Amino acid sequence: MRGKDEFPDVNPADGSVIAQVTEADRGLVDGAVQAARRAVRGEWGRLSIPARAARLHKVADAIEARFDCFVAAEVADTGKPIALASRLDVPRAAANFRVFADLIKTAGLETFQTETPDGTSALNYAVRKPLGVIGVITPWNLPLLLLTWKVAPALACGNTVVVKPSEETPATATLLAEVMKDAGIPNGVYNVVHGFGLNSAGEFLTKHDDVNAVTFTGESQTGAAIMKAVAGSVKPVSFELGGKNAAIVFADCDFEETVDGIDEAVFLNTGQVCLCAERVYVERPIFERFVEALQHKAERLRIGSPLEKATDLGPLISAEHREKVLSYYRLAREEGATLIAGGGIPEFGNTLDKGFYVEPTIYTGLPESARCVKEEIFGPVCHVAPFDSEEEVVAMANDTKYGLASSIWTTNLQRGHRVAQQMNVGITWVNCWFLRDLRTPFGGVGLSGIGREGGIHSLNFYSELNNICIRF
Ligand code: NAD
Ligand code: 6OH
Repeated sequence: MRGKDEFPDVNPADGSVIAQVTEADRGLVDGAVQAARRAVRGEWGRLSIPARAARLHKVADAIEARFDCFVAAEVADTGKPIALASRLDVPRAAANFRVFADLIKTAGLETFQTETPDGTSALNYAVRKPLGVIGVITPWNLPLLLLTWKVAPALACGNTVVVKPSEETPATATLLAEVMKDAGIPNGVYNVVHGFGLNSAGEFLTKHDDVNAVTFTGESQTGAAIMKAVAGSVKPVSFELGGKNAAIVFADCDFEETVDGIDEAVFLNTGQVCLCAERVYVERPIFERFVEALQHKAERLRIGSPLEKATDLGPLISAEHREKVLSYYRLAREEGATLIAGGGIPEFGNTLDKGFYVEPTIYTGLPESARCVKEEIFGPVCHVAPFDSEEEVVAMANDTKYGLASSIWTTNLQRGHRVAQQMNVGITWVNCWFLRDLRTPFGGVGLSGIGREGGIHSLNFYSELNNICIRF
């Protein structure tokens, strides 16, 4: 597959090939970067902020106008249930453009009046300028959502972009190019190159001398490779990476709501969300009842065709990723886990058997040092462990090299605040999960990332600030 000019785009629900995709070589990536460079110097770079914001609203309008197309493309590429793509991925893509279009119009910058010892003053104020050409590299789990999460603020700040979507999910980034045209975005502002990482479009883009910054979402070890690639030219990076997120369930939680919440936090998108909870800690008095309730939920999830409106769980993204997840299912057994639900591959008796499905899976009984408790699996699976005290569970939750998200479930609000503030992560939810306000800081600590995006944090990453000091 590698090294050729084309690679197949595979539907994970049945293994069928839905498209052949052109792999960009070094020359094609260079052409895209040069087009982006010309565009940043052209009409786009000269547009006023209100005019730019109006165009971004038009992009959102155009996504909404082709809503069904985007949903169909995302479902075919990822195998995610049509209900999920319709509720989450495509609406969020439009929302990303609207939020940053509005924000750039109102975002202020600091001003200081400086008193000097000789009795004169100086006024300091900063102006926002585009960084230039941004390289955007994104993963396959929420392809359009995560791509537009970066493209929208980058364009709002007046930059141009070259995006490299995951080789597993090329469709919606390509469709977005058509939408950009419909919305009147000038040529060269949004460029798409397809291909892989190492020795392919991803690496050519990150190493390109004329790319001013790289924004990346994906695995922590890919982030490390990209850091090395950009080091020579000292490009700024923004990294949203992996997680091994903890959910902490106190005995005083609202039991039914919490079971529903954890069910979603573990299994949404077949567990392929960086924010998913793979470690669930439950206070001992309710441990057994909670495990049983979660088991019932997992066993009732409807696994099946992504095209059925009632489907809760689609396949994993690829045969390779399924092999990785199954290797952890085997490892859990070797490490001595007790299997509570799932653990295998579902059988359908139809073409879905050629898809990359696994069963939603729950384990208990592993020590905290087990690899299945330490390493990101990125599948529909969690380990549930009991705890006895707040202090103990805070220590367990924080005992990880990752630090993306956590959730805390309790009806004691004081405890909610207290525990939340001790979490060594970028995002903590109390009595909810993946409830997003796009103005808030989003990112992780440790292996989970560098920097924050969201709201003003995105605008600050995607712009250069020039501080102007005027003596008077
Ligand atoms: P991945 O790191 O394998 O790939 C992500 C992108 O990077 C793809 O487009 C890929 O082609 C490209 N790439 C790979 N190697 C590269 C290289 N050397 N140079 C340049 N580009 C390269 O990640 P994935 O498997 O697509 O996604 C799953 C991972 O993403 C999980 O670890 C998950 O936790 C993480 N993720 C994190 C967030 C977040 O916001 N923190 C969000 C979604 C996914
Ligand atoms: C990771 O898989 C999910 C990331 C979500 C976001 O970046 C977001 O903005 O909601």
